[in-house]
Amino acid sequence: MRLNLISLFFLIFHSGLTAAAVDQRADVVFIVVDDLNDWVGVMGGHPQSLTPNFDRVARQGMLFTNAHCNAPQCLPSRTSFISGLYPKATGVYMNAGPRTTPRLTKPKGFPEHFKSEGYYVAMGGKVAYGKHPYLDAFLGNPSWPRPDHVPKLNAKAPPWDGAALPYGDEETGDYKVSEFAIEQWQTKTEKPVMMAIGLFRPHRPLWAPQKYFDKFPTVTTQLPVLPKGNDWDDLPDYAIRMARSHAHKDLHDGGRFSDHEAILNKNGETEWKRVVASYLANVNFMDTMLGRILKALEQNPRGRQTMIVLTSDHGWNLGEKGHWCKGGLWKNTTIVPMVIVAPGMTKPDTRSKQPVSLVDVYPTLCDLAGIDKPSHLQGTSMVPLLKDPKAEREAAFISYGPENTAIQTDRYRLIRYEDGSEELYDHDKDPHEWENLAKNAENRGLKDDLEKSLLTFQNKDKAALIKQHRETYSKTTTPWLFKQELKK
Ligand SMILES: [Ca+2]
Ligand SMILES: [Ca+2]
Repeated sequence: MRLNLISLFFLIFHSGLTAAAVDQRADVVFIVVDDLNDWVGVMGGHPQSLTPNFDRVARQGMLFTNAHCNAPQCLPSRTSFISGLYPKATGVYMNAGPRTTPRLTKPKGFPEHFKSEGYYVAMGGKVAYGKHPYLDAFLGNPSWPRPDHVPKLNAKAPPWDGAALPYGDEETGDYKVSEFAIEQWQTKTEKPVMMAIGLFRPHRPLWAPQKYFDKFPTVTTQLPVLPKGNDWDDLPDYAIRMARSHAHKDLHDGGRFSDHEAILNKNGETEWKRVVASYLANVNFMDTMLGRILKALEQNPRGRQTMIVLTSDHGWNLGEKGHWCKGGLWKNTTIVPMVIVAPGMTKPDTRSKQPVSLVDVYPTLCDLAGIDKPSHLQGTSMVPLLKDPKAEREAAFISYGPENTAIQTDRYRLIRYEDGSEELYDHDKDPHEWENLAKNAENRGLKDDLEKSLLTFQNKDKAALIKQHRETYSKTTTPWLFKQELKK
């Protein structure tokens, strides 16, 4: 008996050692901000943006300056990056409206995958839709108190809902999310931790405590840079319609005015500046909440390495192209900040301008953790770019409906709408996308190559598309995208 006990002791001691020796996997943290474009200090999207915490973590690793969503709205973007599938595979192209293709048998999202790989998984704030009872810890998107004097959010109205709130950080939903993240990070567990956190601001309503608004007076706020002439002169009709439209909104005042026109009608550039200032205040508030989480991450309660991926679910327009919010295929609408801090893999203050997109997040998280990648994934790990920021890479693809697609290379963007009209931009020469080169004869070869890749992505061939367009679209028919809006 005595011998057996000793054997048992050695067995437990030995297996404990073996487990410790084998499982040295890193803790992995994924943070997604809602509706954050490139208006962060390190990306230079707006000269007055104040994001010291974002900038500091970006400088600890690699910043991707050409990262994009795969769908320019919350639900389709998040469905895509959680599952590792393009919208064309999930069938979820828009926040509302029908699913256009049968949804696949529910693929394992990355939180669930990490759980099955032996991670302790905590998810809090707006990361993915739905409830996630299979996780070790879960917090949804906490509510924010709304004082009486602040009008209710009307998502169909223009984004002029910016309001300074007379309460402190502690009462905001994002503060509660940061508290959840800090508590979870301090969890004592033998397992490595995967923590997925979503910060809700600068998503509308653009409310934040007063002190954030105090930093951004309307009078000194700079508007986005715009071209001298009319930016719409070289746009196809479909693009102008998209600029004036937004999937969450009808046109205002009896269907006559877009968000941008309604903002200018209200109080000219002063109102435009006020909304820009509200967005900047909300970005600065978000950055403060992010700073709380990052401070906690500096402690290392489980003695493991910490891998961080920090991004957003899509970009946001604030009057560029006469467009507001999301729901478009221009660079402002699709760009997201993307930061990876990976000890042993990233060097401080490095950048890559290779095209990446949110569908690449899932395989990247797996590679950072050193776990297997499920076979259904359609994205490509960003880890090779951490070693070589110029490593060759396929283009990124963004879908807004089944046939409105943008292809983004390291330099060019081609947008092709469902009626066959196009925009082509050279980001090296024209970072703001003011000059549409699609009809420029010099760029014919380039445009044809990009178009071929884009149609291959859509699984369509051009001849069939032209036939389809002739049959489907006339001046009296309503394209698919706008039909979805009419149904709401
Ligand atoms: Ca969003
Ligand atoms: Ca233009």
